[in-house]
Amino acid sequence: MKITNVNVIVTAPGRNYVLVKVETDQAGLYGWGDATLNGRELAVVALLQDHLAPLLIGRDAGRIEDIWQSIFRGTYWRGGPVMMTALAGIDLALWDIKGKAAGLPVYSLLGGPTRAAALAYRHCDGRDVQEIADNIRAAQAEGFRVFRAQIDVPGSMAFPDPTWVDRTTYSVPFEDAPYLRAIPRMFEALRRELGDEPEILHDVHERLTPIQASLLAAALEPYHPFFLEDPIRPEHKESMRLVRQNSRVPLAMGELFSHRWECLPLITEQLIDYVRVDIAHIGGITEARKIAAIAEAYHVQMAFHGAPDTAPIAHAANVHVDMAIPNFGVQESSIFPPETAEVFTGTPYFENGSLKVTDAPGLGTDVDERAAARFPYRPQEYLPTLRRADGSVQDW
Ligand code: CS2
Ligand code: MG
Repeated sequence: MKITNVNVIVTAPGRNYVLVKVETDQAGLYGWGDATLNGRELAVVALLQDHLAPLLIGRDAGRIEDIWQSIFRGTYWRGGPVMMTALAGIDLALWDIKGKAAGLPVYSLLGGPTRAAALAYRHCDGRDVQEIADNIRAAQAEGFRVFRAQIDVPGSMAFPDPTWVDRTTYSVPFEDAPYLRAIPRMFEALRRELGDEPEILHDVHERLTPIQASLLAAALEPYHPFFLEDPIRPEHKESMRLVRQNSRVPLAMGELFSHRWECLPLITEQLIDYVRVDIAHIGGITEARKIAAIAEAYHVQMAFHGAPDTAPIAHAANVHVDMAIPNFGVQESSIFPPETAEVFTGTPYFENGSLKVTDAPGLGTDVDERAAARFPYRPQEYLPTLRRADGSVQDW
């Protein structure tokens, strides 16, 4: 089963995606991977086309781990979001091929299902509590039980929708004090409006200092959040010790990480309860299942990142791993615009607030390349930058 071609496709059915198609010498046997890195797509495309694809031609597509090691360590420069996203694109495609060759869904190759479906959470953000509560009720009506609540803080957008961004500066305002006052009030109002049953999580999005995050986590205890995500910046992970010491709110972190070593102190010191790595940014399924295994030993559960800025292929890979691991917590889910379905088929589907994949061999997804060509790359779709009132940069 030799690799004969690695084709990189950029398409934008709603937003930019970088797709990797690995073709083999067996007629009709190919695999699709997702190598999307929001705002840095073309860097990944160049790395794949100019540096990694040539290494793969002639290799045995079935030797997934060996190919993973040869790219992660064999090319000397290792880690980082661009390299690990390119590697993920290749890895997902190879697992797709292996499943197709075996006639089995990937979760079967990973040991078979440990559950009937993957509990999902729905984004129920809003500009005020009423909008959030309405969104939660609507999602409850669809069977969802876990919800993300983000709120717009006057003069300090806590979670700006990219369409709100000033495209000339890409910046939106943020101040910590009004945010720190607004989130406990948001939870208090939501609990008053909706009661105790809804599982509500909040994403701090790396914006607070450790002591601020400690204060926020402690203030939220009466409202029992499902988890508090990314309370602090990811660079100095040991700072999470302060947050952990000052609250009993479940904590989650990981979407900015590039591999298992970045997760280690948070897992081995049990500083978090959920690992939020993104399967498309940590090198794919091969790495995801290793992180899950490390986490399992420390009672830490997986909550793979599943924002709309990775393609449905990565979302399918999420669910295959979710289905196979024992320490699954919750799966972030996204609603894609209708044009996405013109390009991707066989994507995960919702059933009673959970996500499922079919028993189709491989990842189960396919790409209509002619449809993909109808959605050209959209340049300058960058992530917003937050600015403080004094003009200084703030983590988005
Ligand atoms: C967010 C992401 O879903 C989340 O947890 O942190 O939407 C994040 O803002 C984007 O993935 C950044 O590209
Ligand atoms: Mg997040």
